[in-house]
Amino acid sequence: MRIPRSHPRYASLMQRERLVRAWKAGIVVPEGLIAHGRGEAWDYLMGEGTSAPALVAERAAAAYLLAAHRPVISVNGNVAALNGRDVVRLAKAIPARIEVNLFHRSKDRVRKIVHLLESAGAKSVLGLRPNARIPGLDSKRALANREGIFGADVVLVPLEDGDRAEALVRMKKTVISVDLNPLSRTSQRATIPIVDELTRALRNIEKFVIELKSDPAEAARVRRAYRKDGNLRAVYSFLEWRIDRLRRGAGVRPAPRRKATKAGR
Ligand code: PTJ
Repeated sequence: MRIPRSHPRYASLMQRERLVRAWKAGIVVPEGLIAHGRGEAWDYLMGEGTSAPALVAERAAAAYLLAAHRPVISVNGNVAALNGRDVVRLAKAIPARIEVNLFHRSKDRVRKIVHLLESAGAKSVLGLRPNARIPGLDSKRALANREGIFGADVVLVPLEDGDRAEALVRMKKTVISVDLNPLSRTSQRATIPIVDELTRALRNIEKFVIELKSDPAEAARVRRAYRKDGNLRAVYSFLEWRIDRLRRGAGVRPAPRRKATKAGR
């Protein structure tokens, strides 16, 4: 389907279209379309912009990724379809390895996603030949690679399921999640939950990685200052503020867009 550029919700419709095409191509599973709809509902509520607490978490995520000895980005069907290029750019900026890890795993899907990422410029993407299992997980998500997620100290897990986030935390890894639902088990279990839309989150983290790379003292300060519980409380306060605005008849206009700048500290 051709979406007219003049449509007021062009960007959102394009995202859906990209996911549907990726589903037809065997990259996204039907469950991924449901997951996207849930994310969209939360994004509406949040005003479709990055909140101040999300920016703080994104900056902390960048600081932790930079300090990691073995940082890894985990990619599933939705992430590959929506943000394959952004993942590759972020992995290069850190630098980090990329591993395809699927909940609804099939060899064919892994192969297609690896191919998509490599076409976007990624080198030696892991996932096709897992050689380890994440303890305490019965799903196919447990299949991992020693050079990737299994051996990582910091893992970025966008659009995750709570079980694996929990299992990775049990393995003493720093788990950075991206999930618009602040109540999901993933957001609750991750070490650094980022409550933001995937595209915005990946681009903000990349900007912060570039900024903090040249300022290791500031990166260390950001790591020391970050508090998960306080940050999640700030997300709930932000939601309260949004709902209060709606209650007072301020309309559904998006919250003002915030740039990924130092103001997000
Ligand atoms: O490709 P696979 O087989 O690994 O499967 C991927 C999905 C996404 C289907 C799988 O991981 C899954 O079932 O995830 P869940 O448990 O549905 O959780 C997805 C979470 O991501 C939900 O809490 C959504 O609100 C959230 N979400 C969806 N789209 C976005 C999002 N968060 C941020 N940005 C989005 N674009």
